[in-house]
Amino acid sequence: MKIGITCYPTYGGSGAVATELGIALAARGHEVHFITYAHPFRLPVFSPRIFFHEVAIGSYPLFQYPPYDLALAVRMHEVATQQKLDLLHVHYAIPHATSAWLAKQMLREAGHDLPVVTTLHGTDITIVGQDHSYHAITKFSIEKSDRVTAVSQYLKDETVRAFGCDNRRVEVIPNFVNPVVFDRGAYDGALRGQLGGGRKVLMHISNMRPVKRVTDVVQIFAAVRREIPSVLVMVGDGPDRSAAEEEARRLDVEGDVRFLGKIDGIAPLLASADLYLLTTDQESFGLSALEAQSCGVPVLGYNVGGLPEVVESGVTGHLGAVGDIVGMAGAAIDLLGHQDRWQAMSAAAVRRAAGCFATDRVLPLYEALYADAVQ
Ligand code: GMT
Repeated sequence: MKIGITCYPTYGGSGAVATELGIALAARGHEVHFITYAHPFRLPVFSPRIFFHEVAIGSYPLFQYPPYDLALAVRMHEVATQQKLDLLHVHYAIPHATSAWLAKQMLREAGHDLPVVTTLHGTDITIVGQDHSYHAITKFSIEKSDRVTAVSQYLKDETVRAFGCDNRRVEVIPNFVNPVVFDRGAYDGALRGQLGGGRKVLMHISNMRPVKRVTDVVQIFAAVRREIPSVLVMVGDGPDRSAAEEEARRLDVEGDVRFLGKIDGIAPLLASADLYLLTTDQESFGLSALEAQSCGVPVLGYNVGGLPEVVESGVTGHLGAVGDIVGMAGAAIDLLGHQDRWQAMSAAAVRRAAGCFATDRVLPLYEALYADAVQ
């Protein structure tokens, strides 16, 4: 099939999933056209059967906010027409599902019926979409999509609850991971030495938005470090990075906390970690937690949102109450202090990731959805 994909190209889960999906679809023989304002951060420089169409945003002195959603709709229409797309798959409802609906109407005028699939990822439903400015158009655009998926049962339930969408209209297709890429054994331990110098390596990866509670990560690390020789590696960047850096200084641990900034190839880093921390208080899935588990890294997170669908508390990691720094640190110390327990949890994490979340298990779900939508 010829599939158009729209997503945010920036450092975050929904763009990562959309890009990995496009790469996997192309590897299975489909032709993939990315339509967005910049080259997606996880998209390699060149891949056969993958094409990138940049959205040019026209500006005019009258515009305080150039209408990206309209420019996107025009580019979607243009690419669908020129490339004869069979389907358009948009990731993150705002504004992508609305732009797709506009493009669909324009194409319909020319007799081209373009099925639109919308995948809901998280904050489009749990935060942004519930803002009064966006709620009605988010509900409208979801309900106008030919097919709708959510990355977790939690997010499906939240979509039905917050938007009154028909329960039957939302299909759960989880995020996925390539166990060949996110494989601890594929990378030698060289990075471990460089990062931890023989100490345990705790890691966090995110766009460091307030929902991630990155200062909790630093506080948990500071408590762990008092008992276990360890370092904390913070990957990514965002509005709360400076707060996390300040927290590290306040707790006098800045010498053992390394902020690496945005890094695309995170698999070798994850393969060098002993514990992955994800302290979001509204995580719809937790792609980074899945990728960590695939690399044999137990996950320490909060028992909220869709994370319990990814991490099996007590088996592949530990899920605690939001803000329970002491409890979280205690679980981390107990795990890192007992190699046999860590080994068992690490092996269970790999099995869980490679089981129901492997690319080869999830891709056919999207392909079946596409085939049904085209029908
Ligand atoms: O986690 C982020 O802040 C990025 C966010 C996004 O909107 O790109 O990620 C969301 O989508 C990911 C991929 O489906 C999910 O794994 C994340 O759980 C979800 N983030 C939240 O719900 C906070």
